Formats: sequence, structure tokens, C-alpha cells
Amino acid sequence: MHTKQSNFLCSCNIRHYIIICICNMQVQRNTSLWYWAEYSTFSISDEASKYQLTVDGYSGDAGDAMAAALYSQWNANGMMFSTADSDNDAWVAGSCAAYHGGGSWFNTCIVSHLTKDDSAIWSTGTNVLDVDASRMLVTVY
Ligand SMILES: [Ca+2]
Repeated sequence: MHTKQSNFLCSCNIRHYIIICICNMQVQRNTSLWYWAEYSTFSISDEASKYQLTVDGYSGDAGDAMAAALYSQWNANGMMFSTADSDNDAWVAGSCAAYHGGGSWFNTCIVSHLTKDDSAIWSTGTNVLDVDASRMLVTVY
């Protein structure tokens, strides 16, 4: 069973001026099956810190693409948020947001990119897998 059907419960650490908590990501791969990833810790810092992400405590069946990617330079944990006009990633020679489109907590670059322009990415293996659809369940405080 790859689809989680349950009441959404978000458990997050709230720090500084955090007003949005995203802790449950769902992706649909080309098999039409949905997979999910939930984090017991998902906190975002304030604007001055470029909305730095702390993510930990994975559970689910999608794999932990945000905190335990195959290569550490793909992890989103600890990264600041980047967009095409605000490059805060760890890729010195370029901008992950300009290259992939969308915005995210890019490292160099990322395998958990659900706002990518053409097709979302969620992967923990050797291949970066495209997904057909994705959902982020958000709790606003
Ligand atoms: Ca950069």
C-alpha cells in the first residue's frame, strides 16, 4: 500500500517568525501510485536568515529526499531558500533556481524539488526521478 489515507497531523518546531509549516509531501510517480514523506521536524527561519530550513524525523514510503539524500550535497536540510532572483544555494558557479525553475531550499542542487517548472523531483536513489504530480500539506499558524 503506497497511499496514506489518514487525518493530517503536523508536528513541527516553531522558531522565530515561522508562520508556515510544511511537513507532509506526497508525490505521484508514473506508476500512478502516491508516495508520502512526513517530517516530525520541519521549521523555517526568518527572512534575515533567508528562510533557512531545518528538516528531520522522516517517516513514509517516498524515501527521505530532504535530509538523507544519496549525496549530502543534495540535502535540503540546513539550506536557505532560493529563487531565480535570490540565489542562496551552495552552487558557487550557478543558480539552482535559475537552472531548474521554481524555488526551494537548494544545496548543489536538490532531489526534493516539488515546485520545479516542468516536472517535480523526489528521489533518494542513484537516479533523479521525475514525478507526475505532487502535493504539499501545509499548516499555517
Ligand atoms: Ca549559487
